Amino acid sequence: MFPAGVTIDPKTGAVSPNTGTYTKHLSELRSIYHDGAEFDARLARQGDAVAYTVIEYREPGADIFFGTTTMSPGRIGDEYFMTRGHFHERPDRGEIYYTQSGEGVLLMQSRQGEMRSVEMKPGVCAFIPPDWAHRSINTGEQPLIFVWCCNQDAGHDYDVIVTRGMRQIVVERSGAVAYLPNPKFAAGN
Ligand code: M6P
Ligand code: ZN
Repeated sequence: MFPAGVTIDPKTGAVSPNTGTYTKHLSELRSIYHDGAEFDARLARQGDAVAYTVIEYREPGADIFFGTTTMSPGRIGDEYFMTRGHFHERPDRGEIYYTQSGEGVLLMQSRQGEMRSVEMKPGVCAFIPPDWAHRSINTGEQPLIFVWCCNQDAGHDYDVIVTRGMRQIVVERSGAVAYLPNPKFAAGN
């Protein structure tokens, strides 16, 4: 294994060289939004769209890896575009998100259900503690682009968030960002 300098374009999220990329379309994300009727209406009206793209740089056998996420701006009804959100499989693995361009919110939820958020804007590097679920939300009108870095063995656990949702939703109210209780949040273990 050898050191490397990897170029990251803060305006496009391009990572060069990179070792993998994937794209999530809106049509794959229906269950995460609180208003299913608005979701269906938007897709019928405007068609499918890229919600976000993830590009990674990974050295097999290394402890950490990093990459970018580039999130499109937009809303489903009043709810801003967002990532699926996840806990890490390993409860002792955190992450950082360093915003490159755009503006948004990093919404986090502890195992005990406590909520916190950190503003995402250029210059802010967010610390995600181990065992806090995290979801990024593009509240601006431009792409939200950030660099993330975590342990390769952290793993993604999507089940809890997909099944129960997060406790809060982030919506637009009179031109401002508002945090509301999630009407779809299912209490339980
Ligand atoms: C960030 C990182 C990635 C994650 C991506 C998309 O870039 O945390 O590990 O995969 O966001 O988020 P999600 O996996 O929740 O859809
Ligand atoms: Zn993560």
